[in-house]
Order: sequence, then structure tokens, then C-alpha cells
Amino acid sequence: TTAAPWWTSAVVYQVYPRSFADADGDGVGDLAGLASRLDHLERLGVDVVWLSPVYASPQADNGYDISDYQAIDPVFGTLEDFDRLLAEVHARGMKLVMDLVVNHTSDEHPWFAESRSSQDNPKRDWYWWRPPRDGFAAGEPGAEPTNWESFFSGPAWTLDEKTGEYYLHLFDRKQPDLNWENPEVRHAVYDMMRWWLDRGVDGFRMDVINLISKDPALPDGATTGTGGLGDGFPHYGTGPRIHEFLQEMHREVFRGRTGEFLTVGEMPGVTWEDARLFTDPARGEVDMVFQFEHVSLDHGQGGKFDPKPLDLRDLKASLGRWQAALAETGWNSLYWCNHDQPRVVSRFGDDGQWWRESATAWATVLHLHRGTPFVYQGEELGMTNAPFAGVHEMRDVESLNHHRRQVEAGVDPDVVLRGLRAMGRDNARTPVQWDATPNAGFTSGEPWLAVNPNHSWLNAEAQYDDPRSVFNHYRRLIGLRHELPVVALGDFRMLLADHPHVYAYERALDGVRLLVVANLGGAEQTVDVDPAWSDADVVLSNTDAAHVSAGRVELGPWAALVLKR
Ligand code: ISL
Repeated sequence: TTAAPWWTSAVVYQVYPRSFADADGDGVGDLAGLASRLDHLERLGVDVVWLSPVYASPQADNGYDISDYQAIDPVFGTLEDFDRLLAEVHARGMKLVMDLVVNHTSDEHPWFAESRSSQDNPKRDWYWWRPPRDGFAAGEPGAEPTNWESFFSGPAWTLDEKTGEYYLHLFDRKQPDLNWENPEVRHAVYDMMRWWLDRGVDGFRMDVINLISKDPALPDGATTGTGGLGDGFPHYGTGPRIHEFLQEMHREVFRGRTGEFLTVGEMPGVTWEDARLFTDPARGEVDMVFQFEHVSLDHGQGGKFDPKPLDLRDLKASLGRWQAALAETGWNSLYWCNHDQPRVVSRFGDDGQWWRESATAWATVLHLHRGTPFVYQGEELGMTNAPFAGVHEMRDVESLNHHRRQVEAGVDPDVVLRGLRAMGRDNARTPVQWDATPNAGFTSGEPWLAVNPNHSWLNAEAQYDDPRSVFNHYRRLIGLRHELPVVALGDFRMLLADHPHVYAYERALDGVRLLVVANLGGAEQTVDVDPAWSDADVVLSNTDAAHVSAGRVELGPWAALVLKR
């Protein structure tokens, strides 16, 4: 059998640069700040850094609105700063992948400035332009060419007065969608990708990459009537030419290159059936995908900002399905957290009494699945959601647009705020908490987003030398993946699928077996397991409140164990 790819035993750490470390005191994190904190990543033991966008951008969506793909935004530093960072990451034996945001550009990108300048500009067809819907005048409600809702609230079309046509933006109006039907667009993207690979980067995380393929007929889609994010967009998941585009990208950009690269496609709406195709190495598309099924299970009737309690059985069914689907061919990513998701210890754990136990229990459950784990900055410290006093303390365009649209529609502002406090993306974007000093050692200036007051006790300095800390638990989990082949390559078998509070599964490879069993609740649980585990070694535990006897495991609140035999 061919050797397993290097990323099957790798752990990726996501840096959201504006909130990681600020070296120049302007209150926004930067490349020099990140370079000064690489000891933290090396101590944690991660293999790859995924760097969220640092390109030139008006920052309408914190850099996911790019105005020059081959320049570093001054707020983060210079290309020289980037080259220095990359050299330092490589010198420490780590890799660095960039965030590829090519479903859309900023409306301030020169390409869009040309495209919008006239209907017969050579770059007109680099974006999606359409006249008002038949029977409607430009600007009239309902004149939008399709019924698609933006992910950031409101219609996905904006009228450009100058040429009397609408342009498509699945996200904010400052993020016009590129037209991937146009080969000129595709080749401009591939040129840019090759430029970054030639500069030495080790791959890409690809932003909403499954959305780049739309049906050129631009048909209306089914809507829920609640104006849900992305409502009506008929290709939520897999557009008509997505496999063709990804295979062309892989051929044009990666084929013939020696070296070890990583590609992960972020794919809202992707199913495990699609993922089998996207991640089948024989198809040359991407190495793994970010799915959204497991992080949408707590979305209520009203969608993302109308959360409901998670039923653990739903989570086990979802992740178990993905483990089974990609067991033979393809590969899973593993994540709870990123810059778009609330902090897992607040969302699914207990950020009060059982903060440490619940943070480490969720980490244990994730990291020992088959797949490549992604650690989002601060997750390794057990960072929590932040206590936003009101929407005035929030910065995220998705939240601010949602708040405005809901309040305009007459929804009680307190109800809207409750959803934003629980699920808003700013929760993940508060500055990393390095120590107990003012602003948590993140900046010497005024932070762009308030530092969580709990940094007084919840910070890296307080955890480095505490063997029971969240940080050291993540370090041991990552160490297990590097030490035991069964973690990376072992078969996966879900246990206790119907238990509402305990998550348990087995891994097996070449006669080595692991049992992962975690109590994901605040009440004690006792579960039956195969008696063969009674004399197994406990290779990792987050508490003393657990006991293994013949055929039984007793688990205190949020207790998580890893047994090996
Ligand atoms: O999580 C989400 C689904 O409701 C959205 O918050 C998120 O926008 C979506 O998953 C797509 O995310 C990616 O593309 C966006 C950018 O705002 C996100 O930060 C990025 O991760 C547009 O580029």
C-alpha cells in the first residue's frame, strides 16, 4: 500500500491574524506579532499554520474581501514581513497554508472597478451582471434577477446605477462574486496561486470553494420564507461544474510540483456523498473539506441565530456517518472551532463550573477521530465566548447586517441580541489571551475588539506549567497523534450511539486498540464496555473522577478517558 500522506498525522492551527498578536501597537494583530509567538505553536506541537487572509483589503469582512491578492495589507505588515514569517515557520519544521478567497473579490479590487465601469468593458464578464428581472424597473423591490438571499442578510444582488444592472454577491455587497464560467477568471486565479506556491507556501484553505460554480441560467431556488442566510441559492453544496473546476485548478497549480502540500476546501452545504468525490485522491480535487453538518445541528427554526440545545445523538450520527463515508477513500477534517463559529466550551460545554473538564472533554472527543484536527487560536486555552453588552460592541458584518435587517423587520432587538450573543462570530475573534496584563498581552494599544475580561485567569501564561491545563491537554492529544499510528490511521467504530450524554468510540490498527469514552454532561454516568478494557492502560484522562472496572466505566461530570490495549 502507498504510504499515508503526511497530513494524516498532522494537526493544523488556524491563526486569525487581526486577533492573534499585535507588534506595532495599533490594536490589530499583525505578521510581526505572529512571528513573535511561534514558540507557543511549537510548544503546542502543531504541524501546520493556516493563516486567515492578510492580503490588501478594505476589511469589510475582516480580509475576506480582497483588493489585491499579491500584496499584504499594511495593517498586517509587508511582503518582507511575510517572507520572514514563512522562513521562521519553515525553520521550526512547520508548514504554512494561505487562505484562498476566490469565490468573490472586494468591490475595491481593480478587476471589479473595471468590470463595473461599462457594459462593454473587457472585464464585464469577470463578475455576474444581470438586468432587472423582466417586468421590473431597476431599483424596484423584486427587480433582483434571482430570489437568492445573501449569507449576510438581504438580497444577493445590488443595483449598480451607472450601468443599470445588478451584480451578484452571495456575501456582503462589498464582496462581488467572480464568474468562474469565464476561463480568464480561472487562469488569473491559477496564476496567483502559483505565485504564492513559488514564494514557498505549502497550500491553501479554500474559502466557500464549492460556491464558485453556479448554473449560468441563474434559476430561482426554494426559500424557507424566513429570509435565511443563503436562502434560495440552489447550488448550496455542489454546483454543476465544481468537480471540473477543482480538477482543472489541481492540474494547473499543483501538478508537477514536488513537495508536500495541503488543500482543504471550505464547503457550506456539502454532503458526505459529495465529500467522497471531493477528497478521493484519484480525482485530484482537494485533500479534505470543511463540512457544516455537525455545526448546524444546534440551529433552530430561524436558522443560525436561533440556536437550540445540541442533542448528542445527532452529533454522533453526523460524525459517525462522515467517519464511515470516508473510511476507505478520502479524508476527514476535524473541527469544532474557527473564526466563524462560537467557542466550543461555551456552545457545547460548560464555561462555568466545569470549564476545564468540558473544554478538555470536547477536545479529546474530536482529536482521536480519524481525520486531520484543526485547532483554532485560543481553543487550546479553552477560550470562551465573550460577554457582549450590546451590538455596539460587535464588529462582524454578518452580525451587524443580521441585526439591522431583523430590527427593521420588527423583531424584538433583545431576541436578536440573544441569538448574536450565543452564535455571533465576534465570539471567536476576541484577542488571544496571552497573560493577565491589560489587554492580555495582545496589544499595547486599544484592541480593535474588546479583550475578554476573563483573561485575568484564562490565559496562556497561567497554563504553560500546569500539567492539568487545557493547553497541556491539547499538547498531549497532539502528541498522541504523532506517537501512535492508530490515531491517524486506525479504523473507527462508534459505540453507544443512542446514549444521550456519553460519546464513545474505538480505534484499531495492527492489533493496537484505543477506547475513547467521554461524559459530555454535568451528571455522573456509568456505561458498559467490553470487559477486555478492564486491564487496559489509561493513556489520557482529564480528571481523577473516572473508574474503569470489569466491563464498566464510571465517569464523573465531563470526564474523558483514552484507554489503550
Ligand atoms: O458560518 C457561516 C454559515 O452561516 C457563515 O458565518 C460563513 O460566512 C460561511 O461559512 C462562509 O465562511 C467563509 O466565507 C465568508 C467569510 O465571511 C467567512 O469568514 C469565511 O470563513 C465570506 O468570505
